[in-house]
Amino acid sequence: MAFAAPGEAAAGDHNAIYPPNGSRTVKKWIMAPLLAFALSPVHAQPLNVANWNDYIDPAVLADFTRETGIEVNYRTYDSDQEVYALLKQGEALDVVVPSTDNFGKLIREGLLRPYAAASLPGFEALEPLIMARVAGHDPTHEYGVPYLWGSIGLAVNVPQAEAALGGPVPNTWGLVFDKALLARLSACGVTLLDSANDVTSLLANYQGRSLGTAGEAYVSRVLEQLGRLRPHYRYIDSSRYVDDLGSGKLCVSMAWTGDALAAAAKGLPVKFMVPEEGSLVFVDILAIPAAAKNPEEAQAFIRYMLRPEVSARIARATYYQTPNARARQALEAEGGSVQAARLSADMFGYQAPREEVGKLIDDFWPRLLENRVGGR
Ligand code: N2P
Repeated sequence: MAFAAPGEAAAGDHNAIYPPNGSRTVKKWIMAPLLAFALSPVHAQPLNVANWNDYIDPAVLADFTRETGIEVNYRTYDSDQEVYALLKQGEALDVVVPSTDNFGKLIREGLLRPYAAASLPGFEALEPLIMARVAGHDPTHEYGVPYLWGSIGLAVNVPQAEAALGGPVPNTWGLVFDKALLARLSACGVTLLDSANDVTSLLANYQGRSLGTAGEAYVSRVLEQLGRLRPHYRYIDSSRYVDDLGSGKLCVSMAWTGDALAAAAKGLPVKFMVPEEGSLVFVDILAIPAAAKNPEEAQAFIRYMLRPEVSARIARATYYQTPNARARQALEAEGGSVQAARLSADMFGYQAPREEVGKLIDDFWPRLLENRVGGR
């Protein structure tokens, strides 16, 4: 990643291990690991953590293991449906990171374990606006603390999109939702995120409506519309699109902020824009599955993630936003290196769909993914 974490240079300083004069330091070299071993309990089983793709600084995991002695078995997923299915199947997971809507559903279905999240050290530093969103699903903060948040926009390979449109690229959700624009772009490759509530909400917003207050009849029409647009999308997926945009296989993708900003920072020809109709903010939550085999270690992991310096490192590496006010202040003080979005209440207009509307979307979504709808 582009920015080295503070302290990395010291950890890699080999002179500290092989000094010119020294039995004292040699002893330290032998003793230090022994001491660390004696201090940290031995954990027979690794901690199974499942998180979104490209959503961590791997060095943070290594440091957690070094400090606690807890090995982490880390796997990734690309969608809420995927993590929901893993939990339903009884997969042995100790920490998962659902988005807020999915978090609410997992609590309702008894798939998460309460861990008195509000009593963890560092909880008080979490941003009130983010906590208000989380409280909509977990009012007394028993089941989770926020991990990262971000937004959704359009990632565009500008030369390709301009060529397809024969002129400048307008900054509108119409690029992925308007049939006429989409028809002109589809040959160069347009994709959507595999994120059912977000896509449905953004299309409703594009039509001047809100998913939170929408009824079943309206949402059915929105879903039918997505079905009709489906043939114009190259695919619906949340991890492949950044590389494909970079290599020119696509020209417009609905994108998570961090993934697109990280690609642009790497020098890929990807421009991220938030369309003029506005967007939504998502928040992802650190939660412990009801069936977790290592709930104590899972809590230790979550406590570690709540440390401001750890949260700042993750935000720096992933280009997503920290929910931790202390971490945000530290990032802002560094200046320019990170897109530290300013929190404002109007970013939080998104409301989860009512339960029956949520079910409608959940039932429809797999058919859209498999392209079993549309064409009418
Ligand atoms: C993708 C992470 C996005 C999380 N890198 C969306 N909830």
